[in-house]
This record gives sequence, C-alpha cells and structure tokens, in this order.
Amino acid sequence: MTSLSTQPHFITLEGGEGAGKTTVLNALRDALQRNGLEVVTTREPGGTPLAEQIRGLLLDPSHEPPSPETELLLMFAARAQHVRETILPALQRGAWVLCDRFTDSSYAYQGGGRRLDIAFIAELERRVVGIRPGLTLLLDVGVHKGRERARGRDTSPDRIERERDEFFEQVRAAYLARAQAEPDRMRVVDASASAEEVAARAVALLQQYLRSVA
Ligand code: Z5A
Repeated sequence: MTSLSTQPHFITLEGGEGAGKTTVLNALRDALQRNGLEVVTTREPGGTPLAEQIRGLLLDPSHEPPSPETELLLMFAARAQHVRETILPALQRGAWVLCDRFTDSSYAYQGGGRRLDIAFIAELERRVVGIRPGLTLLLDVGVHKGRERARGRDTSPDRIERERDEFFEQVRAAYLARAQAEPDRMRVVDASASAEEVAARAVALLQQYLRSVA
C-alpha cells in the first residue's frame, strides 16, 4: 500500500476529551439504520481483539510511559489490524462503518500534542492504512469544558487523559487546522451545546452527506 483511497461509506468522529462522541455515534448509527443501511460501529484504538489489547497497553498508566514514537507506532499497529480485520471487510460487503476516532487522531495527538513529524505520520497513513473516510465530523469543544465533562464521568483517568491542558490545546489546534485544510471531508460541529443539540447538528450534516453521495 502506498496511496490513500477515500471510502464514501466510511464515517469517522473526532474530537478532544468529553466532546460527546459516544452520544453522536449512537445518533448517527440510528439515522443510517432508519435509511435501511447496514451499519458497523467501531472505535480506535481498538476494534478487534488484538487491537483492543494494544489499546490496553496504550492507555494503562501503571507501566512506564511510552516514548512518543512508541505511542505513534502502537496506534498504527492497532489501526493496521483494525482496517484489515474489521473496516475493509465491512465496507466490501456493502455496510457503512462508523468509527470513533481514526487517523486524524494520530495527526492531532501524536502530531499536534506530541510534536512528532507530520510527514512521518502521513507516510505511515499511506503505507499502513491506505484508506480515509468520506466524512469526518470533528466535535469541537473548549478544552476546559470538555475536560470538566470527562471528569464528571471518569473515576480513574487513563494515561493520556492525565496530560496537561496545554497538550489538549495543541491537540485542538491541530484538529482545527486539519479541518480548515480539508473542509469537504472534515466538518466541524460546535460541541459546546447540549448533547441533544450536538447530536441533531451531526445528524443534519450526515443527511446532507448522504444526499451528496447518493
Ligand atoms: N488516541 C491517540 O492519541 N491517537 C490515536 O491515533 C487514537 C487515539 C486513535 C482514547 O480514545 C485515547 O486515545 C484518547 C485519544 C487517544 N485520549 N484522550 N484523551 P477515547 O476516544 O476512548 O477517549 P476519549 O476521547 O478520552 O473519550 P471521551 O472522553 O469519552 O470522549 P467522548 O467519547 O467524546 O465523550 P463522551 O463519553 O461521549 O462524553 C463524556 C461525558 O460528557 C459523558 O459523561 C457525557 O454524558 C457528557 N457529555 C457528552 N456530551 C455532552 C454535552 N453536549 N453536554 C454535556 N455533557 C455532555
């Protein structure tokens, strides 16, 4: 694999902590199913038994922190497995795939947050992943507000959730820069409103997208 193909039936959700991806994912799944479509929902890192084990390694705060390079390569190792075992087989049989995070997360967290070389991430994306989503919804919320929401839910934050606000500001800036560079694929949803309102905005963007690919 050395190039990237856009998969129109592949939709991803992105955003910082507490952006509300879970609620939106459920609303998008329901909307697709109401249109009579088969939907596979999945997440990253994870989405296969092996990739879920890699997720455990990545988020466990009890061992020594991985170097940024280790973190990046583990994200891509999990993704390589996920694409081949879950995403491509589903797309090939005609299902729609809704994924909570994908390669944009690596650009935002490992590129923006950890300051790793974007060209290296792009090379991994081409060689290891080979696909990109037709539509990505970026749920954008201020770092403080998002972290407050996540704190309300988490009893024990994972390793990445323990980072400083400054890290998450860099992640947010990287996401917004990507959305600005690819406005057709990546649509920004203001996620500071109520969960119902955010889900309704996301579903409206999905309906618009479905009309455009019909
Ligand atoms: N990561 C990476 O670094 N590189 C990569 O390539 C990939 C991932 C793929 C695990 O992801 C970590 O891996 C993640 C990025 C990194 N680390 N961080 N941070 P994850 O998706 O499993 O973890 P997460 O982003 O921390 O998930 P999250 O905090 O659960 O975000 P969310 O799914 O968007 O939030 P939520 O569970 O839907 O909502 C959080 C709480 O807020 C919950 O109590 C909701 O009821 C509440 N909520 C949600 N929406 C609202 C609104 N609109 N108003 C009020 N309250 C709300």
